[in-house]
This record gives sequence, C-alpha cells and structure tokens, in this order.
Amino acid sequence: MTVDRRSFLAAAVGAASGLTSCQQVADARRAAPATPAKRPIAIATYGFARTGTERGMAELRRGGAPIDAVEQGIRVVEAMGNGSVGQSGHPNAAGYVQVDACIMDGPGHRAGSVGAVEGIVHPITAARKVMEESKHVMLVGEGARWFALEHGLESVDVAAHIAMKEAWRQAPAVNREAEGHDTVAMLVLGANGDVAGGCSTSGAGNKLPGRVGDSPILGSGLYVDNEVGAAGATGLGENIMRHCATAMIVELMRQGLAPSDACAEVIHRAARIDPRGYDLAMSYIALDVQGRVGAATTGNGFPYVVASLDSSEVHRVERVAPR
Ligand code: SD4
Repeated sequence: MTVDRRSFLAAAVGAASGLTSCQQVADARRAAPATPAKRPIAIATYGFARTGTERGMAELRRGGAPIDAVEQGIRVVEAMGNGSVGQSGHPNAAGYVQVDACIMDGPGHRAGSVGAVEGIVHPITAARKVMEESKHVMLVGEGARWFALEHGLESVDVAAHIAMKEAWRQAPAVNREAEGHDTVAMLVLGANGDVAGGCSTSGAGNKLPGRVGDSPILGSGLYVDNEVGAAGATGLGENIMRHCATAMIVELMRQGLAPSDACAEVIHRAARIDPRGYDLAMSYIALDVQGRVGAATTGNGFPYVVASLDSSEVHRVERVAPR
C-alpha cells in the first residue's frame, strides 16, 4: 500500500494530538449528513431554554448580532426562576447561591467570564461587560461582583451570605441539600455566518463556596470559533473541565465531523481515558458555520432546543452507545 505525504502527515498529526484516530474521524466525516445550510439558527441546553432561544431570535430579527441574541436569550433563562440558572439556582454547601457565566463572540474571538459571583441577577451581562469594558477575560468572586455593580448591573442583597458563611464555618456538616445541576448554554449562528455563544449557571448544587465549574471556563463550558462553529456543555463540571471538551468538539468539527459526531467523539475519548468510563454526567451541544446542529450525552436522555427565525423545538438525544 502506498501512502501519500499529505495522508501520512494528517495521520501523524492526528495521532500526536491524541484527539482520536484518523480512521474514526474519517469514518465520521463520511457519515456526516449533508444537511442544507440553515441560518440563522440557535441551539441551547434543556427545554427551559426555549423561550430564551425565541428571545434570541427576536433580537436577530430586529437587527441584533449573534452576541446580542445570546445575551438577551440567556437573560430570559436567568430571570425565569427555574431553580438552576441565576439567583433561583442551587445553593452551595454553605447555603447560598454563587453563579458562573461566560460569553464568547466569534468576530474578534473575544470573550468574558465571571466565576463564583454572588447576588448579580444577570451574570451573562456581567460576563459581556468583562469582555467589552475591561482589559481582562475573567473575574471571580468579590471582584466580579464589584465590577458588575460598578457597571450598574442589577443585584440582590448578599448581606445574609455573611451570616450563612459564618454559620457554615462553625458547623460545616449542616444543611447538606441533594446535589443537582443544570446549566443554560446557548449557541447562535447569524445569517451572515458569525457565531456567538454563552453559558450561565448556579453550578453544581452543594458545591464548596468558591468552587468554579466548567461553565465560565473557555474551552470547557463553552467555545466559539468563527471559522468553525461553537460548542457548549452541561453536566458535572469537574468531569467536563478535565477533558477541555468544548474546545475539543470545535477542533473535531474543524477536522470535518458533523456537530453530533464531534460531541459523541469527545465523550468516547473521555470514556477511554477516564477511570469512570462513560459514567461522566456530561452533555454537549454544538453547531457549525453551515448551520448544522447536534448533541450527545452520557446521561439518560438529554433535551435541547433548536430555534430558527420562525420556529423553536425541543429535541432529545439518548445516551451515547459505548464503543
Ligand atoms: C457545573 N456544569 O457547575 C455546571 C453545572 C451543570 O447541568 O451544567 N449542570 O458543574
């Protein structure tokens, strides 16, 4: 068998990067459905994001950019009181809410992020302010709250948190709520081919105060590349972060995988090297610049929303079959 130089180099690069075997990528590339381009389009985690994606599409209709659609759409979810995103979210182990969020804009490859911030009603807007009105990419804790307040963002009183912190310090075993997690990640492709994404969460329930999950970490909870597309995550951040999952999904799409195949491939890759195997509590969504969308999960079914200018639908993907 003869191997030309280009194939040899492609195989060598694939093997060296450890992304996945070239054969698997090639197989998935062949299997990728040739769906027609669809722009604009949005995809978001969970059925509760449906009104958020609709708000995002309304933003595009009135001339907004994908980044505006993402921010406005996620603000809807943050305000809906769904018990997991925004101030209604899961309390941490000390009994109060700390939220994480990030936003990323394809044009200019810009990003902003806030972690473990208290009392800010719209962390996605705080993340956007970090992106647009600071020289930094990520702010955390008290500094993130200060920055958000300085920029006039809506807040709730966190004075009670001080007493809760003190009570927890004195009795760290009290008030252990059931763990829980749910996050909104939203990806938007505009009619002109620009991509943006955002992610917002109260994080894993019962997390330690100060714990930061995957959601505000670029390349873990969210990644956007205007040449390729975007990916977002939900699930147990400690697992997602260790596999840099959304950056990996985008790279696999760059190699030619369809969004759903790229999401699944990252799960298989993680399962191969992780002592937990497929027991990783991770779900992914992705879209590419052609307007194709996809999702994959290790869980018992994962609902996600796909929206266009005139429709929004909740879909469900079943657990990825181990291989
Ligand atoms: C976290 N990934 O903080 C978030 C929580 C989540 O579905 O997505 N839950 O770990």
